[in-house]
Amino acid sequence: MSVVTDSPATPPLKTPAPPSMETISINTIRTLSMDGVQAANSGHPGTPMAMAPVAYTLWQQFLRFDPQDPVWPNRDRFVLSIGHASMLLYSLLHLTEVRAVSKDYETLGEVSVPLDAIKAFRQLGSRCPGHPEYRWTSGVETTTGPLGQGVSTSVGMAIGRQWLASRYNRPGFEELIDFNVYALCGDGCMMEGISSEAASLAGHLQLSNLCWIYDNNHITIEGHTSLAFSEDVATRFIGYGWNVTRVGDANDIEMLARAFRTFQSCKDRPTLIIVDSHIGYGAPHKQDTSGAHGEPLGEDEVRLAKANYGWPEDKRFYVPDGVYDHFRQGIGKRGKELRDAWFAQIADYRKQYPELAEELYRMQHRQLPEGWDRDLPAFPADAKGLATRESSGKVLNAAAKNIPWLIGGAADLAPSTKTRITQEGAGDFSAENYGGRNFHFGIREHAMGAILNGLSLVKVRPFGAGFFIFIDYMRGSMRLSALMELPVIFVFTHDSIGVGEDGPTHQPIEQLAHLRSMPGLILIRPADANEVVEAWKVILQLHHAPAALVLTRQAVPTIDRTKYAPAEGLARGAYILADAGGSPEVILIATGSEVSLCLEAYEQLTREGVRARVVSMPSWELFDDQDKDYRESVLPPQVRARVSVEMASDFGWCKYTGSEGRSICIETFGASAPLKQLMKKFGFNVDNVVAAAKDQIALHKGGK
Ligand SMILES: Cc1ncc(C[n+]2csc(CCOP(=O)(O)OP(=O)(O)O)c2C)c(N)n1
Ligand SMILES: [Mg+2]
Repeated sequence: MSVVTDSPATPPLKTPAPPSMETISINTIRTLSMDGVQAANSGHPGTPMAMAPVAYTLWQQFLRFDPQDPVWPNRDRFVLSIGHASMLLYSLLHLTEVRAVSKDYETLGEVSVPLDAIKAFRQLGSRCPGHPEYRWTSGVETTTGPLGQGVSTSVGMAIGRQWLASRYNRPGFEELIDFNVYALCGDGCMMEGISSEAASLAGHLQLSNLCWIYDNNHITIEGHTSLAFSEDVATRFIGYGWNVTRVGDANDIEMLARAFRTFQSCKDRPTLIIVDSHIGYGAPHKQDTSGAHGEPLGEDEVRLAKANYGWPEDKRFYVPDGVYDHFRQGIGKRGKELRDAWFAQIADYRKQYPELAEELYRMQHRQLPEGWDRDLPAFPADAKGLATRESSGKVLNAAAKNIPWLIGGAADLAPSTKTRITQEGAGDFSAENYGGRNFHFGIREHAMGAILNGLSLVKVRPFGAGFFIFIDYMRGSMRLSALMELPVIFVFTHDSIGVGEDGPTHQPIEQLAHLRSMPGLILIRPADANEVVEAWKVILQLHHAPAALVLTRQAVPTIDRTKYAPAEGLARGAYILADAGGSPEVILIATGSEVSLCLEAYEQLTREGVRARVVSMPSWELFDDQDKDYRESVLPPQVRARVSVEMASDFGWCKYTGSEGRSICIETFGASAPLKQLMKKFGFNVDNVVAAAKDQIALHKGGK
């Protein structure tokens, strides 16, 4: 059959439609990420290439974020839980021209991530380090890299938002605090236990302001996820009480937008958007393989991928005309309008609710209210005394009375950790009462740590409590508190073999050494109730450091401060508590419950005519921070007869006792028995301390 047609023999060439600004912008994110990784010759290109459309859609169409003011309090939070895909975030921060913010919250003019920083990805001093670091790169909402931490932190941010909204949104200002929290995660985040803990709690608390986006690419480092992961994630999250939706193709902007709208309209539960994507999208030999995960694509593959995108193959770090402007017109314009409107609103709010506005201001600047310490107690001397967890509970409550945004809870141990805020109206935080100040984290230490970080990142003052032994379950998130310099307060009780019958599984031995070796974290193990007061004073005034308050389960005497030095010495980390006068023959150094034991030994030594000194050393970190003169006044270098007494590993003590000093310590895992028997077994009694002191004197007198 012949077809008669009046068209010319050769149809006119159709010019293909030019790519939209949308496509060009997405491909700019992709190529910047590829080029950054290639230049560094290290990093993860594949996921930024795949997730660029997802990040683009969220930022350009939905995120309420003003690049000109990336610390505006009511901004939506974006958490890149897949920290290895850091180039995705750096590309976004660069293209949206996010401004750098100084540490004192003053917005500066320059951009946070200039192109040169991307070119120097992973190099010393670059604003684009291997994984995103909070406080180092403005616009990075939390440090990520250890998988699972980001998503779990996002739960803390979402909880913080609900608490803030409950306290500060008032008639006429119902949406003063209404930000959403988005977290982008991958297979690794889904596999890590911490995210299950956090997701479980988020579902229970019905955090409808929380949206996790799961990059379901079926690839991790070792290959296909079928190697180790076959659960039905959607069903799992439905089981947690989440709203679960799917986008079958990461390049489908319309479906992505629909999914984000679904999230926004869901008012009674968190949302998980499962997005199917192709890691290394567009790279002909590496797409869908783990080869696109942890190494540069290689020059040739970069060129081929660029060709696939219709990109000039040889251009590197290329930002086509119009891309910056495109983002300015999208997220930039929307963000600025929202931000300006919010500040206008807060000005009215300040007129109507001056006290609440002042609270918000102080909180955002990590300041305390006037008179925050006016109700702190003082404890009279008492030989029987009380457990430091008990005195801590009293101090916490006295502080909480005057610091409304001091909020927190325990991992199901509040009756033991004594961390409940008991004042009337403090309430319990729950799906029904987002204004409660007592949190129930459940038996989820690791997620609790991350949630505390999230709470701190939205600037409330959080504390979290548990048994000291279980820091082993939360060190991953504690390390991030320290790395991010967040003033999170960790309260740990049951701090030694003093727990008695519970035995070795519950007796901390190496935990003190663990935490003391963590840079930036301040550990305080107070000796008695008045040191507890001083410890809380120090901790509450911290701006940029987490603290671990380590407390006893068992009663310790309240030291007679008319006889011995005042507890204020705690602020300097270590202080002379008792001194025979003149140059001491021996120094006894102790922390926590062992300080009273040293005082008893001191009294006996004094009776025997030995000039001893007792140094209470609740915090190594605070002491190490003192000037040399002070340190040497407490521990004079010429006095080499030294005994440290601590019911834990001696690891690190030689720093203070010297290589020929003596540590009365525990080198095993402890044992299950009543405390008295344990003290005897492990040598924590006056006779043993006195004997060790005399041995030391003899040793050093001998000129050894
Ligand atoms: C807690 C933790 N364990 C291990 C790693 C090392 N690691 C980095 S990325 C990665 C694989 C992650 O796979 P996935 O989340 O699916 O990311 P994708 O490769 O798809 O981008 C691993 C094991 C890590 N960063 N954190
Ligand atoms: Mg994956």
